[in-house]
Amino acid sequence: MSVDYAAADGVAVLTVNHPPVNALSLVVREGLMAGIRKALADDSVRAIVVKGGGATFIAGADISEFGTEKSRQGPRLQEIQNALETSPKPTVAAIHGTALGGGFELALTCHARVAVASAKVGLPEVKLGLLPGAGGTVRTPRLAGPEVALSIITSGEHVSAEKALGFGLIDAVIDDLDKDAAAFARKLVAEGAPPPVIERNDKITGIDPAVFSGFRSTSAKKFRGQLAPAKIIDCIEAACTRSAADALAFEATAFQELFQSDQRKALIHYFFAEREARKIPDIPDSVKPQKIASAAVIGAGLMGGGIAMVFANSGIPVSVLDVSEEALGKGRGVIEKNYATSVARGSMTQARMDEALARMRFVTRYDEIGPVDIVVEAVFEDMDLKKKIFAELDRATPAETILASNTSSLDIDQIASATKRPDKVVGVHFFSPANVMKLQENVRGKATSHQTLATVMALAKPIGKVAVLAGNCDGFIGNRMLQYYTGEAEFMLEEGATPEQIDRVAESFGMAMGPLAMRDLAGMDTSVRIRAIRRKTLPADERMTDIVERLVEAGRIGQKAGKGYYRYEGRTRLPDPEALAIIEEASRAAGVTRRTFTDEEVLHRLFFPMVNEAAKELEEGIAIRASDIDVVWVNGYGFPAHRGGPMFWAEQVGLDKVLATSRALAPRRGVRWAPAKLLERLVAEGKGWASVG
Ligand code: 3H9
Repeated sequence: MSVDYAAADGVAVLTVNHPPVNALSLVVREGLMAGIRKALADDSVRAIVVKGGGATFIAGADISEFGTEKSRQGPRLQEIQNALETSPKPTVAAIHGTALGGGFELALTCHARVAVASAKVGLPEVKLGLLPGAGGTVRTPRLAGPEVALSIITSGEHVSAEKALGFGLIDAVIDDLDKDAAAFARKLVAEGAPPPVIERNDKITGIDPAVFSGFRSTSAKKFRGQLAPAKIIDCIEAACTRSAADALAFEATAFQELFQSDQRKALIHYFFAEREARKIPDIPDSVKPQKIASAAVIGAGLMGGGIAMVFANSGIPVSVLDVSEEALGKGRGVIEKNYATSVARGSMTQARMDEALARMRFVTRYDEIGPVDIVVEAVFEDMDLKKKIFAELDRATPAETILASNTSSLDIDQIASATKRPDKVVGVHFFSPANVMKLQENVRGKATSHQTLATVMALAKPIGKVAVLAGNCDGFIGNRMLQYYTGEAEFMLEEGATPEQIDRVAESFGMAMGPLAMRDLAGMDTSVRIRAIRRKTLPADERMTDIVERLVEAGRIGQKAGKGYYRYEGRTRLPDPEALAIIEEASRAAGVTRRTFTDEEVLHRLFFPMVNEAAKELEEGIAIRASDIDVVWVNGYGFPAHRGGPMFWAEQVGLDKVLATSRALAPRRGVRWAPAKLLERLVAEGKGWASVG
């Protein structure tokens, strides 16, 4: 049974047992309705408790049932809510784990909510391109006020029991889920239950309308291009200005509109993509990950320091090694400054900062690392240096220690060859700044064992990262594609587009930052060195523009110099005719006649060549599935999740268009830009990525 029924001492307890997360699937809705009816019909029952079995309360509607026949069958969630809300016998939601989305909305229709201290509640529908469609936008402001409702529903954050109590979203924090919830229900029987939320507060009065206009303007940039947050604000405003019944009707219409949107489809694709990415088809379930309870990081630079913070923040003690006390001191200073900024911003407490720092040790000798479970090397990209380090690590750490490299492009097999344990060598590529960016691109060498892979894949969750497995090639999944994205941005500049147009198109599409503004931020002085090396190994049929070199020569190295592709006033970027003149000169020197671009062409040329390259990665098995590539780009490169990732988006736009662009560009760019065989096949057969593999 997906909902167990038990009655004792006048309290009926309905326990949802529907692993993994007790989602409100058809069987659960049927079970809940049957349980409520049974309890209402039983005269010996005086109160009803709803709880989750296993690890959690109810995680919301069953997303996998969306749009299916099952979602239309059986009692609707709203009917169950109505039964709970109008029950003459007090109803109590007893929460542990998480009460999310429709699960929390169900709890909001009980007469009271109690939760254990470790529980979390939330309305995360926004992350699926939706809004709470079962009264969440109507009942939350009635309990917690519009400010809290706006904040938690537009962010989808999981709110701790303590905070939820403070907001008035729950009524008590309890110790024992079963005993205390039943006792609470009996208390309601004895004292009389409060009326349901919407009855208590049919219409909210006295709210300053400026709350909504203010929130709209302060959050406009954050929610740029996203449909759901705007609709959520509208719903909460309606909830605060209309009767509950009207507000529920308003919410229902808005929910349906979002449900039909492409963004909802894209975000649900993305939700499952992130979970699918954890599954590695050839690793049997019998392979268990090694425990990671201690770590070391080699290199106290920006990357190494960030990775050390990731471990320390998640409670894993970490040794940081660098060659000199001076380098260590500098690294430590940067780490402390980063933490201090978080404390000043209020995103971290001083106590947590102190705890994290106390988990870090700074050492200069390999023998001081000790018997750690994993080492992540994060020094600069020099194969000889990395090999030396891995040989040292092989000598200085126990045989079972996993040796990982944070390299963003070098050959893992070559690195592994410096050790006697290539099965324990793996790429674990974090993105800068490592303590902020969520992607963890793990790279499989030819000798990497199943257990090593299972371990680094499992490591991601406790350290707050999203893992994807990539094969070993130059640039792995993400950076291999990036070359085409930034490369094409440059070619478009040379052919007549302006930096403003290219960045505007990328940003209005939803990229966190346009490719050229990103370069200005990173600083182009370092890229000139890397580009000089790349030029030497460039295939004979390819060329690179020299715009970056010309800008750097003119002192325009980026934001830190106040000028690059743009000129800067503080952090504000402004178009600069001087930069444009340099770009125009580069076009002339290359013999290219400048022309205008439509925004659509800019968009397609930015993303189609990299999608073509991604198709080659799929062909070669570098990426296991197209959706893994989406996860890489959303978490590592700021690709908008509400577009589903580059592969999902490209398929929506039409793979034939991707193919046409590759065909048109290849003769000018070189054979590496030629259409992927896989892309040609899919277009010829009228199929999508899902048919691959
Ligand atoms: C909603 O409620 C709409 C209403 O407002 C209106 C209705 C009228 N459905 O994440 P995990 C699967 S919208 C189906 O790895 P964790 C997931 O795919 C919903 N399946 O575990 C995975 O499957 P597999 C609002 C779901 O411990 C497995 O469960 N609710 C659902 O890291 C384990 O998931 C949400 O948006 C679902 N709702 O995290 C909550 N949820 O093993 C979405 C999970 O085959 N869920 N699965 O790969 C979550 O945020 C996390 O899953 C949760 C657990 C925090 C619950």
